[in-house]
Amino acid sequence: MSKLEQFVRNLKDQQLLLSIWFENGALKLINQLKLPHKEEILTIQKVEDLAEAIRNMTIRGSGAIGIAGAWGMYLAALHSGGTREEMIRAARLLKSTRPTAVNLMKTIDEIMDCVNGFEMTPIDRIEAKVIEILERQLQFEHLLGSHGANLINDGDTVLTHCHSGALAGSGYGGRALSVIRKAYEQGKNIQVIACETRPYLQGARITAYELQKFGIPVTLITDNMSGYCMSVGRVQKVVVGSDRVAANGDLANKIGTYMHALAAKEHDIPFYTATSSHTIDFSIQSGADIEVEFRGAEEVTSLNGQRLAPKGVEAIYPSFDITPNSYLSGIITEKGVITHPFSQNLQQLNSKVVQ
Ligand code: RUB
Repeated sequence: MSKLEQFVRNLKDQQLLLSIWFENGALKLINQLKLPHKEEILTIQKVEDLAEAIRNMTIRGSGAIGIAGAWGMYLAALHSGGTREEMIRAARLLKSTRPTAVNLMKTIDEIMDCVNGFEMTPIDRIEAKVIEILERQLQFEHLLGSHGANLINDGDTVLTHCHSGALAGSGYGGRALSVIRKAYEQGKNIQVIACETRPYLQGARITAYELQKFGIPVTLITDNMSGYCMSVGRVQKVVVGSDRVAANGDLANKIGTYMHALAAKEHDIPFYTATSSHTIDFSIQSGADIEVEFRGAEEVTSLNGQRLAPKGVEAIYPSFDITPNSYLSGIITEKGVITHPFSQNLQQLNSKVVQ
């Protein structure tokens, strides 16, 4: 058994909810499009097929597609002997799948940094890098989860949007759900309100599924009910993930996040993003520089393949929105919770070593 397969076996022993792993010479993926009704495991042999799985949301969530990017580069090296030409081709292909989540770009760049200077990179060099990336992400989930859990009080109901959980990360609880899971494991009596997240319904299908598996009480609402729930005192904190955070703290997250942030501000409810330092993109100054992915408008005019709107009606589907930093109470990271002024404090975070 290779070092990598041994590593994956150890991960599986930790009772994690993995979205992607390596087994018997191929990648295994949970088909997130089929959850919660079917726990289907797909086998992927080629980097082209992995790229398509990222593009069509079979695997999704910013942390998970970052991990998938690293695995994709490993797959490319395995089949090509690690030739420079193939590594460059695979990096381009994988990066072209989805534009907003920065972890995908960063993990691929990390692998490229470790192959630079080699015409044919030894596979164990890439294997060691993939292990490093996976170990780091999992460690971050535990750390940021603990920092964030300190913000949650006994008796709180936490509203979350989309799915920022184990299957969107490295298997413990991703970002937002790591905070919730740690608070629950600390013995706090907490509840979660999960927004369904039209049009892909990640909240209804995957967040609710994971919370149920963890035994954490969850109530599902449609996205347009969050203002009501806040106005009647049913929400004490909002915690969401992030696909990319700009240097000034503006964040891109699933479409609808901004709307919850507006309502939370109106009702004086603390609004946090749980993320990691790897999701902070210091190359962009503000959210205006983040590319928002647009997906097929048929996702809005239809539901589960069934047409809702009259034929000929136009629709748009921006997959993410930008929440300005002024709506944020804090950015929860593996190094601690960052508060205003974000530009300054995020810069300081950059030089801080993980405790
Ligand atoms: C997923 C999404 C999640 C983020 C943040 O988008 O927006 O809320 O990934 O969660 P999609 P995390 O389903 O389109 O990939 O920070 O845990 O990744």
